[in-house]
Amino acid sequence: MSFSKDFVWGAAAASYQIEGAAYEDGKGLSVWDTMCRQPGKVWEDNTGDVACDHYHRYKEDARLMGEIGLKAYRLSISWPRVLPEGVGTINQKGLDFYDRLIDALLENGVQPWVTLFHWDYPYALYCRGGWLNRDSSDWFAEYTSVIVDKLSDRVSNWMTLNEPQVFIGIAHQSGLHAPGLQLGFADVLLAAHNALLAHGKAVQVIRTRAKTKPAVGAALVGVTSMPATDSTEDIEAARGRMFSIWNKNCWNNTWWADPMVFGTYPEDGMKIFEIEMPAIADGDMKTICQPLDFYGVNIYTGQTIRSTGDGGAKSVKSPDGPPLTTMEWQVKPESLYWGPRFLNERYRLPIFITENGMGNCDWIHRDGKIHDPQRIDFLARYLSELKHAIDDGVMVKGYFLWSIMDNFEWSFGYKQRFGIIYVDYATGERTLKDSANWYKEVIASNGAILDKT
Ligand code: IFM
Repeated sequence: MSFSKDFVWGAAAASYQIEGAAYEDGKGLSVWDTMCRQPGKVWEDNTGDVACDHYHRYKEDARLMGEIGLKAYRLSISWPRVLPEGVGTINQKGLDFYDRLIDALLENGVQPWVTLFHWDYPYALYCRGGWLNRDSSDWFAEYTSVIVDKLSDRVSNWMTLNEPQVFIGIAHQSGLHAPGLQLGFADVLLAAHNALLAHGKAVQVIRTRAKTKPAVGAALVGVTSMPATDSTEDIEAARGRMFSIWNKNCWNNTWWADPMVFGTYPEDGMKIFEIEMPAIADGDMKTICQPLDFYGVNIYTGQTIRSTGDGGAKSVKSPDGPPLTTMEWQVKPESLYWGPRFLNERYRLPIFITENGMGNCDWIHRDGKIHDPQRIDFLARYLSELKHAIDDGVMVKGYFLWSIMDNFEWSFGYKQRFGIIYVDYATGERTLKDSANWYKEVIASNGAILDKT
C-alpha cells in the first residue's frame, strides 16, 4: 500500500496570519487586532495589520498554489470580517472576499477546505463574555450558517475549530494568546465546554444547510506520544500516555476528542478536574457529539515514552543537542506514524493531518533563491513515517503542510518562517522556496519521490 490515488496533498494557512486588511472594507475587530496593540505581547510589536496582504494578493496566491500542484488548500475565515459584531449584520464586502477566494482556488484546480474558526474571535463578542458566555455556541452557529449558505455550493470540506487546546488553553489560561486571559481553571473548563458546544452546533448547521454533501471534522492538536522501542510494553505505555490526562490544563487529546466522538468527558480528566467541572446541561453532550467524517490533527513533534515496567509510563529525556526547529520544537518524525495510528485506533475515523511543518531560518541567498534543505529533510522524514503508517493499514486520507507561505506566527510575530513560499514583508513579493519545488514533485509523484529524497 502507499498513498492512495485520491490522497489529499494540501497546504494550510489561517485568516489572521496572512490576510492583512485588518481595518478595511468594514471588517470588525478581532481579539488579535487588540492584542497586537498591547506593547510587548507580540515579538517586536508586530501586528497582522498587513501580514502577507493576502486579502489583496489572493489571486496570485491561488495561482502559486496551482503551480505547486496543491490538491487542496486549508483556509480559515475571519469571523469579524464577515460579521463585524460577531452576530447580526453581515459585512457583504467581507463575505464577498471569501466568495472570490473560493472561485480563484477552484480556477487553479485547488479544492478549498474551510476552517470556520482559527482564533480571530470577534472583539465585540469578547466584550459580551466570549467563550465564557453560554450563548457563544449559538453565536458560532449563526456565523456558521452565514458561511455555509454562501460557500457550500463550492465548499464540501469543513473544519469547525482549529486547536481548541490553544485558543482556550493558551489564550484563557496562560494568557500568551489573545485575548490574553489568565483565568482560574473552572472558567477555562467552562470556556472549553462552550467551545465544544459551538463545535457540535456548527456540525449540525453544516449538515442541515450545506448545498453539497459535506465532510466535517475539526483540527485538533494535543500531545503525540511515541514508544521508545517497538516492545509491547513501550507501545502500551505510549498509547496510555497519549490518551490520558494527568494535570490541570487543556493540552491533551481526550478532553476534546472524547466528547466530540464518544459524547463523554474522559473519566481521568473528570476526576482531576472534579471541583472545576462546568455545569453540563441536559442534552449538551449529545449536542457536542455529532457524527464526524474525519479526524483532523495538527502534529509537529511528540514525546517519547518508555514503560516503567509496572504499568506506568515515563517520558524519555531528550538526547544532548537534539534536532530542533526555530520554534525549539524537537524534530520527531515518528510522531507522524504513531499519532495517526493511535488516533485512528481509538476514534475509528479517517485521519487528515491538518498541519505539519517547521519554522526555519530562511533568507534569500546570494543566488536569489531560498534554499531550505532542513525543511525538505524534515518533511521527507515526516512524510516517510506517514507513508509507513498507511502501509501498516492506518487510514490516513490527506496531509496539509503548514504553511503555504510565511506568515504571522502569533506571539512570535514575523520572527518565525513556516512557509514553503517566502514572503518579503516589505514588498509583499512571494518566492517559491526550494521546499515548494520539492513538494511539487512529491505531489506530482504521489509521494513516490520520498524514497529518493
Ligand atoms: O501557526 C500555527 C497555527 O496557527 C496553528 N498551529 C501551529 C502553527 C505553528 O505554530
